[in-house]
Amino acid sequence: MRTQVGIVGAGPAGLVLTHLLARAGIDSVVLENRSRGYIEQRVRAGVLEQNTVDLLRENGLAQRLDREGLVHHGLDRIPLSELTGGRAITVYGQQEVVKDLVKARLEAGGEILFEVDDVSLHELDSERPAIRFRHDGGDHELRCDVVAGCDGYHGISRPSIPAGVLTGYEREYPFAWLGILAEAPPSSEELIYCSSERGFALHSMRSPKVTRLYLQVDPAEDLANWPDEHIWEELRARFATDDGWALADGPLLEKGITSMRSFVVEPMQYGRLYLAGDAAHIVPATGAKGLNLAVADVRILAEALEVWYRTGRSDLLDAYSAACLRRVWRVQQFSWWMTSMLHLFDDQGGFDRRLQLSQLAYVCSSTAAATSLAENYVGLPYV
Ligand code: FAS
Ligand code: PHB
Repeated sequence: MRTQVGIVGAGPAGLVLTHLLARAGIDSVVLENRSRGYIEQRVRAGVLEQNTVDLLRENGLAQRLDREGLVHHGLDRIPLSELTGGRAITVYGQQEVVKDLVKARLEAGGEILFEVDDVSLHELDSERPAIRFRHDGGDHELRCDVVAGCDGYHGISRPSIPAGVLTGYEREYPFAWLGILAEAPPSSEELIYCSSERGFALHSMRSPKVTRLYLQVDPAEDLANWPDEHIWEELRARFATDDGWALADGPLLEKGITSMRSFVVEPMQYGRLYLAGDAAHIVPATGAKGLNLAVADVRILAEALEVWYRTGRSDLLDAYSAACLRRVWRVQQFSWWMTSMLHLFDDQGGFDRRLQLSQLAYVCSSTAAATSLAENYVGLPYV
């Protein structure tokens, strides 16, 4: 098989990239090791930045998003749009974005191979790298000009880069998130980030009938210790207020535990392999940035490839890693800051806790501080 750009992974990064390339008249093939059904029901992100929504809309991929997405102009107590010249976030499930992108790509005649196995990358430092894989019981080789590693943190692309080329930067957090999807009407118009003496909690949603909630738990926590009613008890305890506000509950549709990590590799490129999204960086979900950062990476990569194919100039491709990392570190700092301000740390004493509470009170009362949070949360404009 032969194509121009071989893309490993049909997550937000790989799917947005194949669309942007097609619009520029560049061929690509997406290789995904899961089934279409699996990736279209996998519950993950839920918050889209203004940039991400604008990019999807500009590329004709936002019809259902515009119909069903929930536009939020504020976070509980932070007037996002007022502080950012009208920019907003949109609550729309990642699996809905994936569904829309897969449907649009296949309807346009694009090639996405699902349930591929044993994917391996070869000759990445040559002009004709190859991706070998098994599909439909047969061995295949895809020759391409460039490989885009969009296969997430646990993918094969990053580990395919020889030792010593990459430098990794990492921060593990002493907690995880227990997340639930519940058939319950959201209890608030907007997202609520809650820092309680029992730990962090987050009230989010997916639709007027479905709520998404998260609890800070021990990283080694076993889901079996959290029967549904116990989860609701703990959520009610953390969100408890004295103004009569109550958390609506309902049957759980899904529950899972997600680790909290900050991770970046530099550079995000080796030879003709370009890493994008979670394959190159992970942010703790507190800043709601992972999906949005993946889209920001492939926007830069698509533009660089378009210029390369059209003019032969490789300067944008050579600058790909540096261009992405400027935004990656800004988002890393914001996500670490939100995580540090809102979670309880085992080793923190009274002094640290009062610093957190002072920081929280400050961002909720100072226009300057709230504006800084708001502009990072809705997404700093693309440069
Ligand atoms: P992905 O992991 O989404 O996609 C990689 C794809 O590659 C997958 O489909 C995988 O099956 C495939 N793959 C892996 N190995 C392969 C191989 N060897 N061969 C072929 N295919 C392979 N981000 C936000 O912005 N907002 C949020 O609210 C938010 N909440 C989150 C909540 C949770 C519970 C989790 C886990 C993450 C959350 N994130 C959030 C982050 C998340 O959305 C990721 O950043 C996003 O999925 C990154 O997209 P990709 O880089 O495309 O990677
Ligand atoms: C979600 O809706 O899944 C969500 C929202 C905000 C976050 C993380 C996850 O920070």
